[in-house]
Amino acid sequence: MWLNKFYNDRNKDLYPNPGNITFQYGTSGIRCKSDYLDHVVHRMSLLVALRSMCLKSARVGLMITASHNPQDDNGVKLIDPQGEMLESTWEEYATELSNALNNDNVCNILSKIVLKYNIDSGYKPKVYVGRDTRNSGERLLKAVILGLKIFKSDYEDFGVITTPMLHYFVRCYNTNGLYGQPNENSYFTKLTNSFKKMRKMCSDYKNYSPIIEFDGANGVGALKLKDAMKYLDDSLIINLHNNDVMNSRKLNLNCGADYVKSNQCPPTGLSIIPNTKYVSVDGDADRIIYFFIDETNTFYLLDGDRIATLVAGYLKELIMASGLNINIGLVQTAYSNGNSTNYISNELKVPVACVPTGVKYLHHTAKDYDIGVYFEANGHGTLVFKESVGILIREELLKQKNEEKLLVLNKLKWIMDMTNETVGDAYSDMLIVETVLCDRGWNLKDWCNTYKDLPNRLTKVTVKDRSIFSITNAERICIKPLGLQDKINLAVANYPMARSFVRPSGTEDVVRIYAEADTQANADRLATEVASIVYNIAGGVGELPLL
Ligand code: 16G
Ligand code: MG
Repeated sequence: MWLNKFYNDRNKDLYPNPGNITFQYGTSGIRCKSDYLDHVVHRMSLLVALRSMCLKSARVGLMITASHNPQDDNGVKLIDPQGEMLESTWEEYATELSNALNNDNVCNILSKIVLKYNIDSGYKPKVYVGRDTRNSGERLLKAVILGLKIFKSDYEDFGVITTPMLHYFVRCYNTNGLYGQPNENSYFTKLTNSFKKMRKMCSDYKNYSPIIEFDGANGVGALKLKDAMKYLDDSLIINLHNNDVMNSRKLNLNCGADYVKSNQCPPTGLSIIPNTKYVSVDGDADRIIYFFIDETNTFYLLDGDRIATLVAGYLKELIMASGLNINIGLVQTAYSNGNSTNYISNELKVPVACVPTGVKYLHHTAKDYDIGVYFEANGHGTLVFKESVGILIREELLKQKNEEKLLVLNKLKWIMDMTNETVGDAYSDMLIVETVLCDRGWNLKDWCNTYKDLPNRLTKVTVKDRSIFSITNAERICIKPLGLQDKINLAVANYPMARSFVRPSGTEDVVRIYAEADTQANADRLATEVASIVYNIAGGVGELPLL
């Protein structure tokens, strides 16, 4: 078969599998200590090339990143032609290839794929590549490029960029420029220009302030924000912190969106002043969260749930004012705060769906709506617009004579144009949030006052084998180990307004426990109880977490 022709060019296994780790292409690709990844990324470049050929030379992407993980980790994520996550059937090949013991096995797996999809050797693979600021990125990139060359791929290396930028570029290429051009200038121009246009319409800022203290997690988000600032002019005043990308030891260290969300406290590396607006992004800039402290030094987090409610409420008003027949829906996961869900259903009256953790599930369900808003509580999310919505708004803009309606339609169009619809994007999300806050004349306190979060606690337990867990109903019910859910239900029944669920992590060797209740003390107690239930029933290892 034609595959052999390519393989004959190679006389030895350039990147052998040391065989000491089992890999899994999980919710966000493959991640682990960077030292073990050379053969993995090399093989992923072979797979992504086949993926492109299978899709008749559609452009696909390969991103080298481990997001918010420590700096000595790294990882790889593959991107499908519309800028979305790799299709799940191909995730299995990615897992198989990473674990293949030797080159013969790799060839067999690749041959199997070629035969299954009847992949024609006439299609030239087209691949975009990017990486975050990690030191190991450059070494891993070499392994990727060697793999791409084996299949004589047409590839472009974008160097150090954010994950969402690479997703965007892939989509741009495959839509022949309709979505934008696959370069940084087009990306910043498209997103930022719509932001600036909308900002010009805002005459009275009221409580809103355009000043942002930005925590860049010492990663690529900080680096790219510097570029973005050239496009923003003075429409936002951004003070950049945690932007030391030269010292890679500092990446995500006690800073960034994941640190702030998980620890529910401000990051280090910047002074925290009451009633000031702070933004944190993660190590590859696909997540964003806001926070502030008040006069009494109380910490307030405005996470993905808050962003989703802010944006969905605003868009719903615009849709109603436009008079257009457009439906809007919101997608969350079980980690979303119970009161955010109540607020969405009861106050905003926007339909809300709950899906399993992982952006691909949220993204997929969001596409059921004309306008889908999806966010994980951790700050990863975006908006997706059906193509017909864009067409409808543009047509209406041409017909409409009424000034007020024209403005509403333009606002919808501008929001659409400042969105990176392919995946969660910290920069795009920040522009959208700032737009809504400005139009509403709100500071973070006003935003926070829309509803009150239920006190909650996230904890984790290490067990002998987390694969014994089986969960259902968007991860809210645990069916295995048997009897575990009944015990959780009994514990939950002892606390007012309580909810708790457990699920095996897709990225760490732990079982995660989430609990919420009427008070922080009760949420903490419930989390501790459920942790000990898991520990006892599912073979806990090491210390039982005590809060
Ligand atoms: C990955 C997912 C993120 C999810 C997290 C859960 C993507 C791009 N990223 O980072 O959405 O929240 O995993 O981690 O899908 P866990 O399984 O360890 O709880
Ligand atoms: Mg990330």
